[in-house]
Amino acid sequence: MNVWDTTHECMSRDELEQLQLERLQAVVNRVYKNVTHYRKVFNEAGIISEDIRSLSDLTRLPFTTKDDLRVNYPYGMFAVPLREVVRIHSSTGTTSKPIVMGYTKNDIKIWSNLAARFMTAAGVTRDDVVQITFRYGLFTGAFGVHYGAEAIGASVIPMGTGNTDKQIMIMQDYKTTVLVSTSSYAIALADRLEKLGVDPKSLSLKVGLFGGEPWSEKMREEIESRLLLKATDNYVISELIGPGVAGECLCKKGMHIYEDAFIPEIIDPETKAVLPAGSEGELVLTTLTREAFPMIRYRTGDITSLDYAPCECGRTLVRMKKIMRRSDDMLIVRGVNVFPSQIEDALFSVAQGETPYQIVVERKGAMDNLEVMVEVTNKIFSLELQKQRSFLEAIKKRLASVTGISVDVRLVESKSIPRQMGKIQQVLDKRQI
Ligand code: DLL
Repeated sequence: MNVWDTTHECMSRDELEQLQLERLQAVVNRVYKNVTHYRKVFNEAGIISEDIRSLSDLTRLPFTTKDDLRVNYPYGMFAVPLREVVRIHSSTGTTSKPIVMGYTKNDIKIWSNLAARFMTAAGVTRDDVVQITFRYGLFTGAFGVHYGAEAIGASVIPMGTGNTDKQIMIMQDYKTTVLVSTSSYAIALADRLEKLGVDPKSLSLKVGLFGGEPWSEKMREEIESRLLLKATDNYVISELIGPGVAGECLCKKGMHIYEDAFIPEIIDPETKAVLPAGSEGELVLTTLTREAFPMIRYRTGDITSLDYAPCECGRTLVRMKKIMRRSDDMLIVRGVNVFPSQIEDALFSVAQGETPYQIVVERKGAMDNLEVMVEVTNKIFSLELQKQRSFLEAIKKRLASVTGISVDVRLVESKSIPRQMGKIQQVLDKRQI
C-alpha cells in the first residue's frame, strides 16, 4: 500500500512521542507569547511554558472551545501578524460571528501534504483525475483536497457543489477516477445515474473520498456497489486545518490521525476527565505544526474512540473510529454545521417574540432536509393570506442567511406540534444513517 510520508506515518511510537513533545513545547511557547487569549488562560491556570516537560503535561493545559474562537473573532486567535497570513477560511455554518481561520504560506504547504496523505492512503496517484464536488469558497473542504491532489500530481477538476447532471457529464467525458464528495451526495449521484440510465461500468471511477458528515458502513456498501469504487472516510474539521486531520487507509478500519501534526485525546464531555485508550468520548485535538492558527486542546464535540493497535497498512498512527454522534446539539445538514440555537434566535427575531416551533431533519431521497414547523398564534392566522405569506418568506430568508443552507418552513396551527408532558421536542432528527 502506498504511503505519502513514510517518515511521519510509519514512525516508531518512541520517535513519534519525542517529536510530539518537541513540537508541543514549541507551540505552547509560541501561543503564550503571541496570543492574548492563551496567555490569559495559561496565567489563570498558573502554567508557564516550562511546565510542559512530558506529553502527559498536556492535560495541565486548559481546553479551547468554539466559544473561545467566537469571542476572539475575527483575528484574536492568530499567532502571527496578518501580513504573514496568505489565506483565510471559515467553518461551515454561519453564526453572527463565524469562526475565522488563518494560514501562513508554510501552513498551506503542510496542509497540502497532510491532504496528500489520506488521498494516497485511499490509492490516489498522479495518474488520477480527481473531481471535487465540495463547495469552494470560505470553507476548507474543497481547497484542502484540491491542494493535496495537486501535491500528488493528479489532475484536478474543481467542480464545486451542485448541478448533478453536469457533474455526471464531466465525470463521463473527463474520465474521472476519483470522486470527492459527501457520502449523501455520492448516493444522490448514484440515484441520478440510475435515472439517466448511465451504467456505472461505463464510468472510470476507482476511488471515492468522503467526509464532512456522519455515514454508516451500510452507506459505504451502497456507495461502493452502486458507483463501483473504493470508498474511504476522512475527517474534516476546519478549526484544526480542514481535510487532512485523519483519513482511512484501504483497510477501512478507522481513520489514521496524523499524530505528528495533531495530538488526540479522548475526554468525558461531562466531567472533562481524560479517558484511557479505547474509551469512547469526545475528541480533543492539539495542533503541533500550525503557524497562523494553533489550537491547544480544542474540544471538537465529536464522539469517537482511539485504537492504538498496529494497522496492516504499515502506518503506526492511531486510528479513530467513525464519528456517528456529537457531544453537543450541533446538527450536520448536507455537510453544513447547524446549531438549533441559531434557528431559534432567527425565528424569534422575525416573529418578534417566542413562538412554539420544532426542527425536523430527515432524509428526502439521498439528501438531508431541514424543516422548521412554526406554530402560529391567532394573531398571525388572522392576518390576510398575503401577510401570512410574507411572514413565512421573511422567516425562510433569515434562516437561510444564518444557517447557510436552504430551510423549509411550515406554518402550523396553534398547539398542533405534539407535546410530551407539555413540552415540544425541539429537534426531531429522523435520519437513519
Ligand atoms: O467543512 C466539513 C465539510 C467538508 C463539509 C466537506 C462538507 C464537505 P467543518 O465545517 O469544520 O468542516 O465541520 C466539521 O463536521 O466536527 C464533524 O462533526 C463533522 N465531520 C467532518 N468529517 C466527518 C466525518 C467542514 N468523516 C465537523 N464523519 C466535524 C463524521 C464528520 N462527521
